[in-house]
Amino acid sequence: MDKMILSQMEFYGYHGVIPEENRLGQRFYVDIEVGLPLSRAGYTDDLEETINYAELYERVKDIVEKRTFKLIESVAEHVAMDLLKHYSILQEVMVRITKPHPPFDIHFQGASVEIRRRRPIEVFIGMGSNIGNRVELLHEAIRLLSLHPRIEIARQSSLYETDPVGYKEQERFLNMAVAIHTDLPPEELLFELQRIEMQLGRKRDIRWGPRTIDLDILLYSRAELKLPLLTVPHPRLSQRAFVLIPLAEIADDDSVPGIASLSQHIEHMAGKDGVYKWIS
Ligand code: GSY
Repeated sequence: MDKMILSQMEFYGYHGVIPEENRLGQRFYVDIEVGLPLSRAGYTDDLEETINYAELYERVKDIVEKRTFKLIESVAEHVAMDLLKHYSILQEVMVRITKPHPPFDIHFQGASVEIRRRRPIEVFIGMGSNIGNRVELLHEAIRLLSLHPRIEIARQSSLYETDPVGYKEQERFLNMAVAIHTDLPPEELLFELQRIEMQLGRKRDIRWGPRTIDLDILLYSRAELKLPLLTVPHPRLSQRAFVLIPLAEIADDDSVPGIASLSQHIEHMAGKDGVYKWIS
């Protein structure tokens, strides 16, 4: 990702947990790196194709100098949030806030925090359960996901009861799909899903065997990823009616890379007969 960097901006702000800091103020240094595509601006030499860094500077200055926070963490978070919200071209932001002279009788080069934030993107999660109280387990998985500070539940499909695929000697599954908004990188999201699976009693015994809960990343925006622990879109997505039918309820028709129209693809799928809308 291309970057624009503003280094060692010097501001006078009123942030701190000690009342004198809020009253008297002190110097702050701010560094930011914003990730955005810069090639169009590079080819066209047109300011409209990028961000005006003087304007960027003024936005950061406004937050650091006109607002008051106790923590430099909060200053950083508000700067990052403001920039991502204001500039739709920005994909990610790094903000470093340094307080060079904290009011303590100790000698060091100052205290800093550095945060990185990305624009939340839409991710689709496939869910399935065929052991225990399946409805409760699916709802509990969604509740646990929603508790994560960097995950927001955007939409949920209906529940579907589905014939088992792969290993057939097991109970029917309940399947559904959920759209979330998150800025978690794919592998961190995978880790969170595995944590929730474990919390809900998932054991990895038989491959394709029964499970209390299964949480899969189906789509990570429109990205095609081949990471050591994760392939997205999910490798068997196009063959699994129990995944695609719930997904089609909450995703755009052209949201799966490699499938021009989800509805037409499902129309021609063999396995769609084993997927029944669940009426509780
Ligand atoms: O990949 C998810 C686990 N799983 C399922 C499932 O969720 N539903 C159906 N119908 N069959 C399945 N086979 C496996 S493995």
